[in-house]
Amino acid sequence: MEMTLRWYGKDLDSVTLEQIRQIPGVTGVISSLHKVPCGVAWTYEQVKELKDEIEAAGLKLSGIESINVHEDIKLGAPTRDYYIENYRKSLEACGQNDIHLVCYNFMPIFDWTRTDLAMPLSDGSNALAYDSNLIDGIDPNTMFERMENASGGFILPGWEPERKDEIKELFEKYKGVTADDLMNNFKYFLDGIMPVCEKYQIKMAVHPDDPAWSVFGLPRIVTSEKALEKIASLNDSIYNGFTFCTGSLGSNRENDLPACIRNPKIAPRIHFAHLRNIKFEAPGVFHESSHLSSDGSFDMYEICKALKEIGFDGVVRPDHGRMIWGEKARPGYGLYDRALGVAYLNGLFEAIDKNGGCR
Ligand code: CS2
Ligand code: MN
Repeated sequence: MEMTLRWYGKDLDSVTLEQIRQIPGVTGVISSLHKVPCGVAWTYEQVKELKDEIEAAGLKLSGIESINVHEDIKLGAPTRDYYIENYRKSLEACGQNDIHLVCYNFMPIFDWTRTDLAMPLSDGSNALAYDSNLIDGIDPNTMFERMENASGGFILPGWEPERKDEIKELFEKYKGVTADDLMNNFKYFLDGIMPVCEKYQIKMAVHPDDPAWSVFGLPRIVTSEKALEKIASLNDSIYNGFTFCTGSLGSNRENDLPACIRNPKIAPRIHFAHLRNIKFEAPGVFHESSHLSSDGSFDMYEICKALKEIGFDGVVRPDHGRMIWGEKARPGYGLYDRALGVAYLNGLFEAIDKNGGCR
């Protein structure tokens, strides 16, 4: 298992590689070319520059999160072949740099959605929160402004300011696009990129939708155990796989996370694990918590044990953390609480291993 931390790059992150290097057990980072617009092909040199910078700090570039999928691909627009070709080029640039893991998502228009980026918790920390009562019925433009105002100057993935103008137009384009259409377009995309993944042994790890249900009336398809089974069947290649993000998939309380990990149709395709905890107040109403089982609603021990049981040996990272100790950072991506998460998760994994490894 390779323990990593997400890093946005030196101009876009308050956390430094030097700090990450000092977290016990962290050997790599997950990063991306955040400045390259979605749909533009990455080059070998750009990836190499990122990789060199990370390696110079004594860490590995363990994977990419994300290479974003252009909306025309998700919409099945006539221009999709052009964007798929560019995606293949980006993958090639990764493969030629010896990078073998790419996390991405297939959510229409928006990446993860939250209604509060700094909800105060009783211990004086704050965390990201979601209240479906505030989303249901809200205009996405209002939501966009709310996210922008609350982001503390950091740009949130999927909510980039330049996207604001497209949003209205995109909503028009998605009118009439069903979940089945989206699934078909997903298959077309996978069929287009899998030959490159096979060639360079790049594990594609689709991230679950967050939250794991439809928002703003848009179709969403990476939401449940059944959905993951379906996606696995879209393309047989083992490189067609998943990011097992507990906080995202678990946002839908019907998803039994350890059972989902152990599902034989899913298990071999788990290429990347995002481990975090959330605390439910009611169905559809939750806030993110520390990683500790007793702080949230998930049994992190059972989740880690299930991963060990299926022989998961891939890349793992703590996901969002709370903002603690007065830190000012990108919402969800401060140093302190994620480092505490690493320490805790490493403790769980070590204890599981020493208790017989579960295999
Ligand atoms: C992230 C996602 O914050 C998160 O939960 O894991 O934003 C993730 O990076 C994307 O959905 C992957 O494309
Ligand atoms: Mn995640």
